[in-house]
Amino acid sequence: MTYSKEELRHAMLLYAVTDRAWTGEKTLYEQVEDALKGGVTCVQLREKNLDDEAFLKEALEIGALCRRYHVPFFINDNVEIAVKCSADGVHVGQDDMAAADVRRRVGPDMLIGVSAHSVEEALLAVKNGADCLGSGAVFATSTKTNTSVLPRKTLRAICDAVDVPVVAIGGITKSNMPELQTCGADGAALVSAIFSAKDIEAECRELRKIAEETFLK
Ligand code: 3NM
Repeated sequence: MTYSKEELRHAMLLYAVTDRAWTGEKTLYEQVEDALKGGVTCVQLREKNLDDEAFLKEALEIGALCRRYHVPFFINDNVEIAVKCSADGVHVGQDDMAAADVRRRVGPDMLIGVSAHSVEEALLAVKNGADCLGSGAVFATSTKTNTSVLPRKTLRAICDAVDVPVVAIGGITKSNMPELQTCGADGAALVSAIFSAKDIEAECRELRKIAEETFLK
């Protein structure tokens, strides 16, 4: 599946990044399906501790699920798994492979997302072939330890500096999402606010409504 720039911009609206910390009652697959039913517009599979065989099996299953919902599917960090499961995209941080190397590895068609915490990082990522950016942490978060809160004016400057879609990430909840209205981002990426919810589908329905009010108006 290929996505136009406008489709990719729309996909940033409510972007679910997985975390198996809250699996148990339900599998990650079931949780992602609930999120898709609730209206998430993009899914990123983020696995920090799975071996490659288990990661690939899961990526193939969840990738097929996302395709059924016509929602772009990204793999976090692992370029080889992204290629093997024919993901729509791969998302890399600043410490992972540089965007130019990722582009060489994945070819011209796969989407590349890059984490950017400054205008310089954002411009370099786009120059090196990034299709979209993730910027944060916009609020304090305990989900990722090696990040710090990005001043709102830096996020605004990043969004103004690039013409690729930008998704805000980090500590976003239903109650603080509206504060992002004037930052220029195209949407919100969330981990705990989605995957720690008791009823993920209902939670995503509410988050989707707030995301539309925040980013589309
Ligand atoms: N990246 P939650 S913050 C995966 O700042 C990730 O780049 C971040 O989780 C960054 O929605 C983060 O639970 C975790 O706060 C976001």
